[in-house]
Amino acid sequence: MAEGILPTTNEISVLKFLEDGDQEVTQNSDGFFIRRLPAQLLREMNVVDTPGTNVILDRQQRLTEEYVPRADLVLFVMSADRPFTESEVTFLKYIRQWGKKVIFLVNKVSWPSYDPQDCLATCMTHTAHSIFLPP
Ligand SMILES: Nc1nc2c(ncn2[C@@H]2O[C@H](COP(=O)(O)OP(=O)(O)OP(=O)(O)O)[C@@H](O)[C@H]2O)c(=O)[nH]1
Ligand SMILES: [Mg+2]
Repeated sequence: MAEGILPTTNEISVLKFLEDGDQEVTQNSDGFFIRRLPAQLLREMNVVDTPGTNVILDRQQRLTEEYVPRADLVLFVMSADRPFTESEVTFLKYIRQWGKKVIFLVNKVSWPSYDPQDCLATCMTHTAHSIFLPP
């Protein structure tokens, strides 16, 4: 998948299993990219990559929101140096309304600005609870 410092993912990509070959990419009638890969995991499930929530463009925000009701499980990737931005919290509350299960993934722990002494895991768990299990 393409990656970059600026918002990179503009479209939804559905990763599916490919029996033979390296990779195949097609686009369906919804405009989603269907990327077929020979990864065993994809025999069991489809993995869907959506645009981020920190995007300015309304269209990308809408694409991601519209996909939520179709997801069985949401993998929510957040940056260790800036977890739970305002737009992320807003989006998580939206996911909660749909009653979806969420797994939080934290990346960029290798970045110099991230201090491993921070209470990251504890603080994140606390914040996640306050969003999903309000008193
Ligand atoms: N050091 C470090 N850099 C990372 C890590 N994960 C992502 N990056 C970098 O962070 C930038 C953003 O990564 P992307 O994969 O484009 O992030 P994304 O969440 O898909 O972002 P959008 O597609 O724009 O929504 C890229 O320059 C990556 O190389 C990590 O764990 N460590
Ligand atoms: Mg991306």
